[in-house]
Amino acid sequence: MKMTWRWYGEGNDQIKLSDVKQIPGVEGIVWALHDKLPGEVWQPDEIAAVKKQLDQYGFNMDVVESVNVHDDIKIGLPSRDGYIEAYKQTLRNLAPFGVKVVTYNFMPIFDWTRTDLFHPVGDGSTALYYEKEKIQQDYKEMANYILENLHGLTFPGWEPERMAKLDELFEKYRPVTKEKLWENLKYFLDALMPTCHETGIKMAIHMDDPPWDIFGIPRLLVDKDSIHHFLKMVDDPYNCLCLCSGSLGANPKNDVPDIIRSCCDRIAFAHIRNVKHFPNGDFSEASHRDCDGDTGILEIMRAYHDCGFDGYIRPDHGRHLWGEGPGTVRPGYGLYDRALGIMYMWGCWDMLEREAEKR
Ligand SMILES: [Mn+2]
Repeated sequence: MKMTWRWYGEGNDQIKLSDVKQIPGVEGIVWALHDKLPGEVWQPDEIAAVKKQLDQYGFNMDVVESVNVHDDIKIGLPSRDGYIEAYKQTLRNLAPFGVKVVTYNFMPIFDWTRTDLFHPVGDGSTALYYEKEKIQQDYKEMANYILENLHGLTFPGWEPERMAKLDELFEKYRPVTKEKLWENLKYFLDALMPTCHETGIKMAIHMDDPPWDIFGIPRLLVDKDSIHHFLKMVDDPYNCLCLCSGSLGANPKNDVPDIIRSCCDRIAFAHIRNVKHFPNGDFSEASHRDCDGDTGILEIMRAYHDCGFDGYIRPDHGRHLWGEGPGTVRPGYGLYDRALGIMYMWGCWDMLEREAEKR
């Protein structure tokens, strides 16, 4: 496995690359041009500027997360063809810089959804939290609740300007049934695959988070069956997964290690995250240590090892520790807990390697 670290870019992330360099075994930075709007072409000079920053520390830029997909593609409007052409051009511009994997998601309207970004874990740290009661029928009530709990931070997908247009967005997505959304995803990928072969870039779709429909909006990649439907729908080695253990793990019925074993050859990128469930349907993000949550981190690492996984991997969200909090940290993306997560992953992996050598 190739260890990576998500970083939001110079001036856009409180964490310094010189600090990331001190975490054992990190080879690459998972990056993006965060000021680009969906549909805009990423230009070579902009990509080169990031490469220059990463080169100073010897990090590769093999994985991009994300090149966002324009709403018109998800809705299936006639204007989608122009946005797909722009997406292809971005792939062509990324390839000469060594990019191998592009992550994206196909979630309508809301990106990952939580109700509190700094929820006390009980040991003095805080973590992202999902309160089921708050995500019911009225999306406006929920949006207001979330905006009040952002602690003055902006959060991708939850920008106040975007929230103001929620009614408009819901209206646009009204004709998009789950079947239609699958069709639109297939249309997008069928169009991209030749460019993926030409550039050597794998497309890696992120799981939907949480893995169930919210506010009547369909969600596609939620469990083993839907993942296999997706892989068969566009049966191409460049049509891959960004398998997020935390997103899938939010549903206790998902057996994440089993899912990994069933499709490991199509996992280009692995997100490792632990989730703790509560009986009322709430969940909290947890430390990577297996017993701190219910996702089964040990068996997940074993599944990847048994499959000979040599793709990219990263700790997903972490808790906020040791003075990290509103204003000093990007929710879920602090320095310390993700670094601890990496060491836990290496601990599992090194032990599995040692055991395999003995056999
Ligand atoms: Mn993830």
